[in-house]
Amino acid sequence: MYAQMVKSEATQEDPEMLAAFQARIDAGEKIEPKDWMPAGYRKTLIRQIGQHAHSEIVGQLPEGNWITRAPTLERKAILLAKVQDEAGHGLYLYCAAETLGVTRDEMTEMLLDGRMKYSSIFNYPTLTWADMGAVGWLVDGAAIMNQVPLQRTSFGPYSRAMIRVCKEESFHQRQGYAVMMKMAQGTPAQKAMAQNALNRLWFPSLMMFGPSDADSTHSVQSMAWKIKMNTNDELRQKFVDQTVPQAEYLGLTVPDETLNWNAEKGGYDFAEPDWDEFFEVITGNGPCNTERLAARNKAWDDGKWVRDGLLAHAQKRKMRKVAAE
Ligand code: BYC
Repeated sequence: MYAQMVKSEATQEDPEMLAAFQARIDAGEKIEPKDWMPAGYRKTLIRQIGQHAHSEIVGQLPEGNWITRAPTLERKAILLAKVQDEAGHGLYLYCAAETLGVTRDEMTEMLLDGRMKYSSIFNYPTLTWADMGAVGWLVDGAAIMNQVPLQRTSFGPYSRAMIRVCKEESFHQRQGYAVMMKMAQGTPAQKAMAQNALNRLWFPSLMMFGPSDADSTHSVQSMAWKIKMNTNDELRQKFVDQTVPQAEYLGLTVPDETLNWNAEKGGYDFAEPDWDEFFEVITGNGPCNTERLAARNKAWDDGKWVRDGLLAHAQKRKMRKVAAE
């Protein structure tokens, strides 16, 4: 089905229909699944929403790793609930993408064979309990910064999914900050652990917003279609401006010696992440890419008997219904 849609992109689109579509976008109207849309709009949405869904699912792995090792029963219950929320986010997003004519199985297969991506951040390991704080604070913090504007995105099902996701995401960010606060106010060893987590996850979190605007291949068209509401650099700047005072409140140091308040621009000047590292990570060569994809492949293979069973059951019911008619 997906291949057919991509092929249909090659067909010429009527300039009048394209102009009318753009006028709807410019007027702030929502595009719904049954509305006419340019093939490129559909394809970009499937790429972005599918990638977003995969990120939620793969994103369970670094945190799931700590559920059995959470320091208290309360922390375990909170982390478990958070990881379950991420599964739910993945499902809302897969459903939103499915309204565009791609199936969840097709998207999963594209993830597993490398045709689709997931967020770079989940290719970094979570080495200590403090990483659970830093992930909630920084990773969910960066995710919200990106997702709040996406509540106003032009495609109705994506926009509605984002409204629900954002409500849960702000709880995630706060629980992460609460873990960091506890660690930062704890023993010197606990504070050092929190600082170490911040040191390791700061730049990977900045990478979540995507490459610099100059290297972003999709931003211009995606912003014209209101699939994206801000550029990558705009959101990265907002994230730094919001997060630096939070780090100061914790008594932790952002690992960037060049960090400096710039009164003229009303924001911080800060160091760019290592973009070579970013491109290595998104092309499969990050610290945990192999492990993450192996886990997703295993889950897919282990679930085959369930999918086969469900299909066989549906087939039997269908045949019984036909026989009774
Ligand atoms: N990682 O033209 P650009 C969460 C790729 S999960 C990997 O700027 P675009 C959570 C990009 O795909 C939240 N790849 O792209 C879950 C493109 O390559 P292709 C995840 C990246 O799409 C569990 C190329 O680089 N949030 O919060 O206009 C636990 C050029 O980039 C990344 C979303 O998915 C990256 N970071 O902008 C805890 C938000 N960045 O596809 C937390 C929705 C770029 O041409 N997505 N690439 O081969 C978006 O807003 C946009 O897709 C992005 C990138 C801002 C990420």
